[in-house]
Amino acid sequence: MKLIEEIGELRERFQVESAGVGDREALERLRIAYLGRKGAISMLFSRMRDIDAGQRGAFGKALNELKIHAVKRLDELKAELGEDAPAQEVIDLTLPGRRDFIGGRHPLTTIMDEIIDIFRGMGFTVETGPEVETVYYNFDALNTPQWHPARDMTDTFYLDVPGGKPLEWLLRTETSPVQIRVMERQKPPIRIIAPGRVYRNDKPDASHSPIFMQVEGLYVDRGVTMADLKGTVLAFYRAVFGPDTDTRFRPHFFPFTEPSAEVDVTCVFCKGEGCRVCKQTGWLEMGGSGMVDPNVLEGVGIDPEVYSGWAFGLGVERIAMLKYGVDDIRLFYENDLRFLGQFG
Ligand code: 2U9
Repeated sequence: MKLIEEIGELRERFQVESAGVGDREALERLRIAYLGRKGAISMLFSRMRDIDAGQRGAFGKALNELKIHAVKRLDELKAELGEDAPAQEVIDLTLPGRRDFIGGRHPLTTIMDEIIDIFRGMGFTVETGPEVETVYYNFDALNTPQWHPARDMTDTFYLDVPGGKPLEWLLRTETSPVQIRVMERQKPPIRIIAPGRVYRNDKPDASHSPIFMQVEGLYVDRGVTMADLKGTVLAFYRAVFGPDTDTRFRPHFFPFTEPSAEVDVTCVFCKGEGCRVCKQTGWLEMGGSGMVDPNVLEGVGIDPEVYSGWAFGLGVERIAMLKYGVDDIRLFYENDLRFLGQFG
């Protein structure tokens, strides 16, 4: 084939290939293929010296025209594709694969499920209720006096609810309203637990969070005594912290129970010997309990002359902190994956 024909053919090939360029990488490949040091046009230039002197002028002219055409076309394509035209994705098959992050259970969920399982095993059923409550269900129905500090705005989050009266709606400060609602619609025997989030207007620190989890329990029937309460609570803490655990009930006051007691368990760190965590007492404070106040039963239409009941409350974070050795309650709510990842 004559060289002049080769130039014509090369021009046609360039024409076809340049029409198929869709991104900047293809454009660069085209430039190298034709105008690169070993590109098709450059290679034809290198053959100039083999051509008869008579034909060299015409050949050089045609080749120069092709080069100018190619440079112009490549410039046009560059402008069309733009500076930020996406570079074609380069897949490096030698890179190690990326592990999918599938998350894990939150430690409070794990502990909560464990607590619920233990009580289910003892015949309790699980009841839940709203976190936005009324003052009636959160305080009045629980025999909480008007003067009680828990009612203060400094302790409780009150809510502005459209159509609601001021200081009528709040974020529940305990899960007890759940038990009130159950007793309103169901007559004894009642044996339930109420797990869930509660809210208190506390300044966050290592042992306080404005949001935390509780489990409360309620047992109401004929002839229910404090002995049932002590036996149930002891069985529960033994299931959570191990069979060597003991409980201690210290007299206390709660508006909704009478008599009332705080519950301590054998220190999980020193097993009762006395250490820094339990301040050398051998005991850790866990929660509260008591016999349901007759006023509370009466308020929901259960005759306290016929029925009696007990109730208890515990903080889930407190158990999680002791079981997992976590020394700051805020960690459960900060969603730091370096913390949560440890519970897989
Ligand atoms: C009804 C009647 C009585 C629930 C109770 C406690 C004692 C208690 C605390 C534990 C740690 C709250 O999360 S905490 O700070 N709770 O000490 N709770 S008796 O008594 C009830 C509940 C419902 C109808």
